[in-house]
Amino acid sequence: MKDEDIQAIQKLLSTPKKVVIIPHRSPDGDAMGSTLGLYHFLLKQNHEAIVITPNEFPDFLAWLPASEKVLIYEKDKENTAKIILDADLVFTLDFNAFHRTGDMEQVLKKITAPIIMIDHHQKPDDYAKYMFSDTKYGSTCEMLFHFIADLGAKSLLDKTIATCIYTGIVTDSGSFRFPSTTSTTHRVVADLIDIGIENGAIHNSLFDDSSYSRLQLLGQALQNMKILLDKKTSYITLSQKELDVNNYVKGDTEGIVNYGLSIKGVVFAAIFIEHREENIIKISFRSQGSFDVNQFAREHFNGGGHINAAGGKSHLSLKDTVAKFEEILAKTTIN
Ligand SMILES: [Mn+2]
Repeated sequence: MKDEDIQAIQKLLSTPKKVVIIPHRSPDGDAMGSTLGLYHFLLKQNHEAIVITPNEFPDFLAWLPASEKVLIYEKDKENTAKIILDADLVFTLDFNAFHRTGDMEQVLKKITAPIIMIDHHQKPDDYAKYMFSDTKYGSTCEMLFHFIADLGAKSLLDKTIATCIYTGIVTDSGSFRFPSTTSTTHRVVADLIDIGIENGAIHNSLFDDSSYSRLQLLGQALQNMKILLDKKTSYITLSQKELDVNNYVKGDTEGIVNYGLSIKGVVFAAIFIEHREENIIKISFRSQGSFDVNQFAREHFNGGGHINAAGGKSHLSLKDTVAKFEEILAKTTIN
């Protein structure tokens, strides 16, 4: 972040403010970790902070400290909109375009208070007064750590804040295995461990707290997996019916797409999940190496993200979406 921006933000934060912190819709570990990490950081400085998510966050993140204090826009639009528009300062974390909040976009467009963006996705929109936007970081949580350090406030980091930050780093890096994981990432984590986080326990809360029905759903997903070895590609489908039979709750499909990449010879993996209520197929893409799934998602499936992890959507049926995917794949070179 630019020095003059840091100085301006230091000045803004030098007196107590009403601060609203917003992640993207369907927030993941990085979105929840960064917003709650910042929330605890601001409380320590006597600000009145509040996290407002566009819709519900997944159960597997409900153990995060103060997640019970999070307000959900979709559940109380009138009240949360009022709080947002009444804020002295707004942070948007882990996204860079208002439409990533869904409906909430209408409210965000009306904000007159200064907005601070911290985000690691490509092509940021131009809505923030202060921007810390850099795609070289593997997570917004890692950026939040540097942001706090740049503010000269590293001494305020405590176990609670560090736990939130670690959550985003570990989830967005696929437990430190994605290429965006740098030596700096590990240095940041070393600091977090020195602060006292229980990294093993966090890992367990995130990944080893599965319900039986989630594992059943995973089993179904793996059964459905198709391999196109000549295209070094695998994909998974899950229909609404399969979700229903396995008592799907939000968050249950998190990470399933990565199983496709674990197959020898596969460098491109996709998952197509039917959401009948919204009349939409939600898609996640993952890749290893140089195949750019951000570009692929932008070009063909109304989405985007990063080189090795992106999302998209389709309004066709599940069957037609998969047919479209296979057609595009036939014309795509994957190395
Ligand atoms: Mn992220």
